Amino acid sequence: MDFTLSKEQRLVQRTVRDFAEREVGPLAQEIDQSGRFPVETVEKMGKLGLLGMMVDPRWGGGGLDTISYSIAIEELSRACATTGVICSVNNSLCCWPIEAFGTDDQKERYLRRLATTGLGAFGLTEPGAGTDAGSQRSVAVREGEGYVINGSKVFISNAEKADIFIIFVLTDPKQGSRGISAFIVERGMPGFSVGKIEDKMGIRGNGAGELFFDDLRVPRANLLGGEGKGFKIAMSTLDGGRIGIAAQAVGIAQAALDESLRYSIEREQFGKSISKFQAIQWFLADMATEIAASRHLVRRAAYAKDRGRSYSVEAAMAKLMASDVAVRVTRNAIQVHGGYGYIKDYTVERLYRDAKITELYEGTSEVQRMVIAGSLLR
Ligand code: COS
Repeated sequence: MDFTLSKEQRLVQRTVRDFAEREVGPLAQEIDQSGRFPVETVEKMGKLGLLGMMVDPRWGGGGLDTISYSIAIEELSRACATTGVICSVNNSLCCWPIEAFGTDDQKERYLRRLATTGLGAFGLTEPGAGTDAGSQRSVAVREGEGYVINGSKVFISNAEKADIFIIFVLTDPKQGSRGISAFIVERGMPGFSVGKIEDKMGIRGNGAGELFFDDLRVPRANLLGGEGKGFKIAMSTLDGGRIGIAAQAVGIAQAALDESLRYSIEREQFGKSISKFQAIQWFLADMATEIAASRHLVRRAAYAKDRGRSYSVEAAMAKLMASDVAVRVTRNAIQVHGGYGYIKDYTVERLYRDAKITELYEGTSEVQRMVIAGSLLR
C-alpha cells in the first residue's frame, strides 16, 4: 500500500486544516465550557462541502474517497473534537446508509439535504440496548400506508439540532435482531420529540440526547432498506463510522502532541528548556510513534473501503488502537505540562476529557475486540 497522499487528498488536508485553524479551533474552549452546539460551524461546513464529503455529486455531495474523509475528520478534531464528531456522524452514520440502502426518492428528499444544509442523527442506542444493540425495545406497528412507532433512544449525537434522524426499531419483535427495521424520521413529525441533552465529561457540544417516539406515524416511503434489514444496516453503517471515530482519535492525539511540543520547548526548569530532558523526549517520541501507527491503521481501513473490500475488521482495529492511543497520549501530554496541564486554561485538559469517549461510542473497545476476535476464530 502506498500511502503517499494524492494531489486531491493533500488539497483536502490543506483546505480543512486552514478552515479548522481559522474557524473551528478558536471556538473550541468556549464550546467545551458552555456545552453549546456550534450551529454556525455546521452551516460553514455545509458551504465548504464537509457535510456530505463522500456522497455522489449527483446528490449534492463532494464525491471524495474515504482517505480524504478521514483526513478531514482528523483535521477538524485536532482543532475541536466536538466539531469532528458532529461532522463524522452526519457523513458516516446518516449520509452513508441513505446512499447505500435508500431509494432514489429518499436520496432526493433526505440525502441531498444532509449533504448540503441539513444535519442528521443516528438513533440506535436505547437505555437497555447499548453494546447489545440487537436487544431493541422500540416498536413499529404497520397501520394503513405506514407505521406507528413507540419507544425511545438515548445518547444520540446531534439530537439537539438535527432535522433528519435514522432510527432503528422492531417491526417483528419475535425475530430479535432480524426483526429490526430502519426508518428516516424528521424533526417536527407529530409524536417525535427530543428529550434531555446530556451534560458530559468531554465532547461537550455535540448535543447528545434522548429521542422519544409517542405514536409517531411514519409513511412506508421512509422505511430504509426493507423490513428486517435494520440490524445489518446499523452494523455496516457503524463499520464506516468507526473509521471516522478512529480519525477523530488521531486528531485529538495529534493536538496533544502539538501542545506538548510547544510547551516543552518554551518551558524552562533547572535552567533549560524541558525539551532537553530525556524524560520529556521519550514522551514526545512515543506519542509521535503511536499516532503514526494509528493513522496508518485508519488509512488502511479507508483504503479497503475505497476499494470495495471488506473493512469491518480493519475499521475495528483502527478504532481500537487509535482510541487507546488518544487516551494515553492526552494523559501523557498532561504529564509533560505538569500542574499546568491540569488547569482548564491549557488545551490538554480538554483533550484528555475529549479522548475518553472514543473508547466508548460507536462500539466500545471491547466491541471492537469482539469483532476482531470473531473474525480470527471464524
Ligand atoms: N455488517 C453487516 N452485517 C453484520 C455485521 C456487519 N459489520 N456484523 C454483524 N452483522 C450481521 C450478522 O451477519 C448477523 O446476520 P444474520 O442474522 O443473518 O446471521 C447479524 O448481523 C447478527 O450478528 P451477530 O450475531 O454478530 O450480532 P450480535 O447481536 O452478537 O452483536 C456486536 C454483535 C456486539 C458486535 C454488535 O451488537 C455491536 O456492534 N454492538 C455495538 C453497537 C454499537 O456500536 N453501538 C454504538 C451505537 S452508535 S454511538
